[in-house]
Amino acid sequence: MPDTSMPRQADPSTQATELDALVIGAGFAGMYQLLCLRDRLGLSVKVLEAGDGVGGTWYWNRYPGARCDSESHAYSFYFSDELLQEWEWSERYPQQPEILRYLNYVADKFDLKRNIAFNTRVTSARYDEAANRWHVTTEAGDLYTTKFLITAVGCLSSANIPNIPGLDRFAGQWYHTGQWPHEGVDFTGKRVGMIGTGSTGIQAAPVIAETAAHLTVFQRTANYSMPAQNHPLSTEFKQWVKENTGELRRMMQSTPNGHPFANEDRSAHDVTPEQRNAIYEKAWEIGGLQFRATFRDLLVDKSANDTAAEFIRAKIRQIVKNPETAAKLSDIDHPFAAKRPPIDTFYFETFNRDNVSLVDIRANPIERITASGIETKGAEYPLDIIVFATGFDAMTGPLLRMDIQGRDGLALKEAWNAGPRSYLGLQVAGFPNFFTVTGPGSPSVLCNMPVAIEQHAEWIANCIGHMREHGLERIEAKAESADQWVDQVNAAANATLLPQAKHSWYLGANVPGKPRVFMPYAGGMARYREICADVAANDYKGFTLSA
Ligand code: NA7
Repeated sequence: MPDTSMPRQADPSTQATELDALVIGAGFAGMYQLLCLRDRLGLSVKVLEAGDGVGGTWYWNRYPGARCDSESHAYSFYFSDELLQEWEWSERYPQQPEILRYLNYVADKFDLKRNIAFNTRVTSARYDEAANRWHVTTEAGDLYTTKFLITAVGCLSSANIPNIPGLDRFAGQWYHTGQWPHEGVDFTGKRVGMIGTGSTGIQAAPVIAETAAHLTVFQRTANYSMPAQNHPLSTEFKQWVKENTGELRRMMQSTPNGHPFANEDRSAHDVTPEQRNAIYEKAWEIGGLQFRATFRDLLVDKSANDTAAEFIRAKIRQIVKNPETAAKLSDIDHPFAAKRPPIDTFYFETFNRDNVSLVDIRANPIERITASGIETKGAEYPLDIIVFATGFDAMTGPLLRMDIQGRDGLALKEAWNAGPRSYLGLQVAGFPNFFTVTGPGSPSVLCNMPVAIEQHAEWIANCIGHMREHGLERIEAKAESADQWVDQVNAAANATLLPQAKHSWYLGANVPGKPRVFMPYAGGMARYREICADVAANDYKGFTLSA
C-alpha cells in the first residue's frame, strides 16, 4: 500500500497549468482577490483551496456556538453596493452557518467557483528566477506555474493541538474546534472536557453544557469577556443599514479597528469614578466590542485599563455564584484587551449550572491524558470527549506549513526563523511577485477582518495593474524596507499595553518554540491604509520594480 499520508511528488511528465496569478485559499480574502484580479484586471487566475467549499475560517470552524465577534452589518463585503442591498443578516452577531451561506451567496453571485479548485492543498511553491515564475505543487501532485503568487490562507487556520502525553491512548473521542466534523458532535449524556478559554472556548462552553452530562472546563489563563447581547435584527435596523452603507463604509475605513462605531475621545481619568462606572455599565448593556471604545486610553494607559479590568472582574464575581469558581475566573493576569477580548452569550452564567465545573490548570497543570480522561497534578477527570479549544499557530502557521522558497532557494521558514519579517505585511524580501493578504506585519487580526482584506486585495490588484501598465515584470520588497517596517510594527505594539499579555497568540507565545514577536500592526487600520496609499502613490517606494 502506498503511504497516502505523504504528499506525492510531482510527476515530471505532468503538464503544469500556466497562470497569471495563483491565489491560495478561498475564504473572504481569496474570493475577493480572485474577483479583483479576474474581473477588474482580466488576468487568468486560479484559487487553490484545501476544503471542499468556500469559506476558509468559516468552513473549518463549525464548533458549537461558533459566531462572529464583529457585528454582521460590518462583517460583510463593502465593494458591491448591489450585494449590500441584496443580503440581509438575521442576527446582530452571525453564526457560522449563516456566514458560510453568505460566502456561498457571494461566490455564486460573482461566479467565483469556476476558478476555484477545491480539495486542493498546496504543499510547495518555488520561485524560478530565470523564468520569473512561481512553480506551485499540490498534495495530489498537480503543478501550476504563475507569475504572481498570493496567499489568502487566513490568520487563524493552522490548528494548535497541544502535545500532551497520552492523547494517542485516549479511548474516547477528541476534536479541535478548528477542525470540527461536518456532521457535528452529539454531547448528549457525555462527560466532556474542554481545554482552552479563548474566544472559542468561551463561545462553545455554554452550548456544550446544554446537552452534555457534565462539562469540565480546563482553564490555563482566565479571560475577560463581555456579553454579546446578541439578538435578531429588526426590519427597521436592516433597512437603516441599507440606507446608510456609504456612511458605514466611511466609518469602518476611518476607525482603528475597522468597526462601525467611533472610539470615544476621552480619557478614563476625565470622569469621576461614578460617571465611569455608569459608562461601563451602559457599554455592558449594549454589549460587544464597543466596551473597548468607551475611553481612548484603555489600551495605552495601565491605570485607565485597570478601571475597565476591575469593572469586568466585579461583574464576573457578581454573576458566578460559587465564590471559589468566581475567584478562579476573575483572577486575570493581563490588561483588559491585551489579548483579543472575547464576547459571549452566557459564558460566566454557565458556571452556575450543576453540570459544569472549572479546573485551574495554571495551579494544577495537566500531566497526561489517559485512556479514560485527563490527569492533572493531584486529580483525575474521567471523560468521554475532549474538546481542544486551544487556538491556532496564528498568522505565520498557515504560511510556514507550506514549503515556500524564494530567490536562490531561500525558504520562508529560514527567512522567518527569528519571527516574521515583511514589508507592510504584504511582501517578503527575497520573494518576488509573492504577496500575503493580511500577512504578519499588517493590522489583520486587530481589525474587523473584511475591512483589512478588502484593503489588501485592492492594493495588490492595483499594484499588479500598475506593473502591467508600465511594462514591469517583477516587484520585490527591499530588505531595508522590511527591516524598517518591522521596527515600526514593534514601536506601534510597544506604544500599547498589548505586549503585556505574556500568553498571547499575537506574540506567538501560545505555541511552544515559536519566536516571540508581536505580529500584527497595532498602529490602526486607518493609519495603515494611509501608509499603503502613500507607498503606492510614490512609485511603490520601498519595493524594487523591474522590467
Ligand atoms: P486562543 O485565543 O488562542 O485561545 C486558546 C485557549 O487555549 C487559551 O485559553 C489558551 O490558554 C488555551 N491553551 C492553548 N494551549 C494550551 C495548552 N497546551 N494547555 C492548556 N491550555 C492551552 O484561541 P481561540 O480559538 O479561542 O480564539 C482565536 C481567535 O479566533 C480569537 O482571538 C478571535 O480572533 C477569533 P493561554 O491563554 O495560552 O494560557
